[in-house]
Amino acid sequence: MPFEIVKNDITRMRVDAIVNAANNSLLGGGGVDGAIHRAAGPELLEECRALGGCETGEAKLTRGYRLPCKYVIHTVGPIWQGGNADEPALLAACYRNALALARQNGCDSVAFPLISAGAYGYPKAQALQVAVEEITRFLEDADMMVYLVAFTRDAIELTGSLYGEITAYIDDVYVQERHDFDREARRSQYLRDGTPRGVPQPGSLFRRPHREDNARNETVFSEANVERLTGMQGDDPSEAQARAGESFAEMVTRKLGERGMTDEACARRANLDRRLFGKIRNNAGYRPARQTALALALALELSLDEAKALLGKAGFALSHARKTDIAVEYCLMTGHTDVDAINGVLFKLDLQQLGY
Ligand code: AR6
Repeated sequence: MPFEIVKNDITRMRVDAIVNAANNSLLGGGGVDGAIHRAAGPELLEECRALGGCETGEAKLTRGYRLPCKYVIHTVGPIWQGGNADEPALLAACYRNALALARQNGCDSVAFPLISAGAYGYPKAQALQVAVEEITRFLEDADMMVYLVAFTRDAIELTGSLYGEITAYIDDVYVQERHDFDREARRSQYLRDGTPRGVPQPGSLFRRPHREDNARNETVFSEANVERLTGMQGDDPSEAQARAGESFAEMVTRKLGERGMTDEACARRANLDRRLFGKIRNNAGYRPARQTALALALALELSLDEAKALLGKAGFALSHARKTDIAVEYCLMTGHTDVDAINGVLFKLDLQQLGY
């Protein structure tokens, strides 16, 4: 089941349960704890008083009172002491115990803050790594929507070089396209009426780019050129023909078989609801959303050409006018297939994440 990093105030999340980064007393405090108590009202503190505190790494559940969620799950993260006081294991236990409690109470959706990453001083990038590891492990066999809520984009710090690599590639490809776009528009206007661009023309302000201008950036993948894209025009033309006529769902099913990947494993890798695979298996004409198709291309570890062919079958093309597409193109070219990590980068860039 899916996982999403969202920018929000956790007290506004309309989910079954939100998680509170509390302290051992469970009697309120600053940060997210203070915000949750303020929004829930005094009844929350009353119920907390009866709980007798909470050990670090453990979790306890109360009602949500005036919050838009049914429950608050209170957990206590470790105070960062340099990393040698069992902090990673204790932080992992917070996520594990809170998720177990959410499952026991029938929750379909739960929202976490980045536990310990505020007043308790846990380095943000490492706190995120523990959170993602535990959440994704839990989601391997659970049907729940899990949100990690960050107050600001800066609250999310990523490890590794993927963010830098993707932003550099976006800068290269996207800027160049924009530049060409502009130059071409100038040229065509000059050719059309001899007016140099830069002098606003009546009615020209805020005019949307012409549809064809956008389409220009898309490569069209008709079934006729799927063969070329998949490089399958070689030995067995009948097989290549059969594959060119294959639907999106049929190609996904074939690739799952070739990879020896179960539906469940693919769902987790693609950050998709497992139930979606029922639709893919039972409906050859299944049409995915764009973010679903992109996530599947990555999860199935397709080559760039295979991915383009798959997307073409759903009526999509990778476009250099879309930053998410450019990010996915980079990942396909370089073999980065970790959708959760890619989604971290997309979150930082304020772009729509993959899967769901
Ligand atoms: N929504 C989402 N995230 C938030 C919100 C909010 N409303 N408010 C803060 N954050 P912290 P901790 C983020 O300090 O480090 C309390 O006093 C914040 O930016 O709330 O586990 C308790 O009583 C940070 O990324 O929790 C404890 O004494 C993350 O939530 C102590 O703080 C956690 O920051 C717990 O410290």
